[in-house]
Amino acid sequence: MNIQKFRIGKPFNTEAVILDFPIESAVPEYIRVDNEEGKIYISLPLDSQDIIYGLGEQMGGINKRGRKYRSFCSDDPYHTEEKEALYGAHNFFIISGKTTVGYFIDFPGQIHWDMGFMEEDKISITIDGTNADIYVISGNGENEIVKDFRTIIGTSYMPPMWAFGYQQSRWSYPDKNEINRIIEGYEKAGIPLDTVYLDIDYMDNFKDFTINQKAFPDFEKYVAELKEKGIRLIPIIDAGIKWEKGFDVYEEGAKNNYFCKDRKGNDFKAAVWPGICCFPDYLKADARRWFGDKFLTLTKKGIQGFWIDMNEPALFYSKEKYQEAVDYVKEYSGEDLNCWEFFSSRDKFTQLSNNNEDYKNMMHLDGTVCHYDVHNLYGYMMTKGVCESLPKDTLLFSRASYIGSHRYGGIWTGDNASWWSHILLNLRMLPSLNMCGYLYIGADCGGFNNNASRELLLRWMQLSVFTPLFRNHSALGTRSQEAFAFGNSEDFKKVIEVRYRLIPYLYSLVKKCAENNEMMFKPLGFEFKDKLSLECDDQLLIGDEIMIAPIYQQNKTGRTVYLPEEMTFVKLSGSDVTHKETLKKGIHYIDVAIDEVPFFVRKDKKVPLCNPAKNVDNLDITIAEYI
Ligand code: MIG
Repeated sequence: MNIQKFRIGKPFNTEAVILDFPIESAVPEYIRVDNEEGKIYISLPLDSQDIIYGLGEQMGGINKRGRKYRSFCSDDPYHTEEKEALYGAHNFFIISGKTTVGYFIDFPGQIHWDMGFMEEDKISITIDGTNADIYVISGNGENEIVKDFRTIIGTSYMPPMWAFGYQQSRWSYPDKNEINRIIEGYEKAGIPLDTVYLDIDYMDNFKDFTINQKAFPDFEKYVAELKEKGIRLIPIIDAGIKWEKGFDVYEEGAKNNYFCKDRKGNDFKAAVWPGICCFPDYLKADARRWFGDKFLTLTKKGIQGFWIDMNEPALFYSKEKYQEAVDYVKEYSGEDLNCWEFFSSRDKFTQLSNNNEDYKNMMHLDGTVCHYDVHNLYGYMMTKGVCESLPKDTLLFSRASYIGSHRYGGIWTGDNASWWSHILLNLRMLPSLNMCGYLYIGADCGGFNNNASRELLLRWMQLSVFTPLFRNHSALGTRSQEAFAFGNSEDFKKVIEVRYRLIPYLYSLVKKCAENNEMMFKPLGFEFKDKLSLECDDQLLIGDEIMIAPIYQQNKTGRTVYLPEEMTFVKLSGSDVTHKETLKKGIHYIDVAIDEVPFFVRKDKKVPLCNPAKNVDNLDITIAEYI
């Protein structure tokens, strides 16, 4: 491995890198520390041909060049094109060109990335702090650089095999009756199903580790009944704990100093779903252990998987800031406001959520570390704590993340929308997330916000069939999005069955990628260096065997595909192989019916398929045929 480590100041130990490295004696001249401003500036030249890969969970293309980004874990439910920060902070990128070099900035606070935006031929990075470790990885090409990086950040989390089954979620299925209705819907339609999700309404007033008794009279028995059918319930757990006298989880946390403090030394408080909450200090080992062990109350009831949410952390408002806003508008009560007065009054309220002043008032490690400076570690350390308490082989994935959390769980990519452009966004994020160690990944299939059409959901599934996490999830108030909810469910059955046929292949591939620090999804440019491969932004390689080119546009029955080498074009539908044809290197137009899953098998490769089943517990992973 050819890795240099540069240290500036006294960085906070993020535990992202698990190997020890000698620190270089001098920092290169492209790194400039400005102690007065409290910032580090990094400036790197870009050749006209250079491609930038990486940055994990971000908007934009596979090539990250020509845009600005920000590392600051953000609860942003509208992933529109201009957004610069989503839920993860993944500070690793590769400049690929005449020379190819990887960079990892290990810094837990905010970073601004200008990747050739203001100036086309320059990367300008601004780190909001003066303490950071910077790793420069000079391997032989992108694959080797990723492998070296993945080696130093440690082995990726691997979920149980049933987590590769098809999963159904919604905000919310609030009680047993509704869950039974969903399962029956799938059974009647003969569509496979492995899990059903419990969103926040299964709890008692959104209080973590409680269960609404009316909605689930005998939870443990119900969990067992479903397990009998091969179906697992996956509850959500949120980051904050309701501030409520007498609520045992709150009382224990308060008594033992497990919560983050404010600047005055009281427990820091802000509102999320349960109302005013306290926030476990996941940066403290004892608080982490305590919170993680709470999950055992649910695993003891038979629960085998969790998704953890709101851990950026998302804050709706703090009482202090809310009061400020009220006082501010009171001044104008009864007045004729000019437009600026109106906008500023309005903004006082719209800016209450996830406000930096609140993050700056939140303190970790007994008041010694300001949350704002280590913001990106919160979801990561929560994931770590939970994983370390859970029995092996528990499914776990988080919304917020920082490099390092890939060792403890997977991630989903948060609140996307039922927009066609988000199928493509989903595809483009996959390789960047793999680069940063995340293997168990997926987007809300069909889109979270807004209403999905039948066509959109089916086309989206034709991509999600290949993502390790294949979960249909949608928001409160949106139309029903289950595979049986659109009339004629035969098409859905056929597409989802293909997923089950691929499970032995997908599971083995993810396991192999975890063991060897490799990527499951690769940009074409990682393997082929011709111009069309390097610029390809809507196709991916999977392992060494497959290339995918899903349809992501409305009213299309086909698309153009570029083949960088000879491949076999395959379409599967249910148990059938509906098409198999060898295609030459070059550009082709392919037709894909709404009930087919298209992919390409690479030259001299074979993909194993088993027979479909109603869920993974009933899956016979014996190979039925090779395609
Ligand atoms: O503020 O629990 O991303 O998947 O359904 C919204 C309700 C809170 C955000 C998650 C989403 C989940 C929703 N949560």
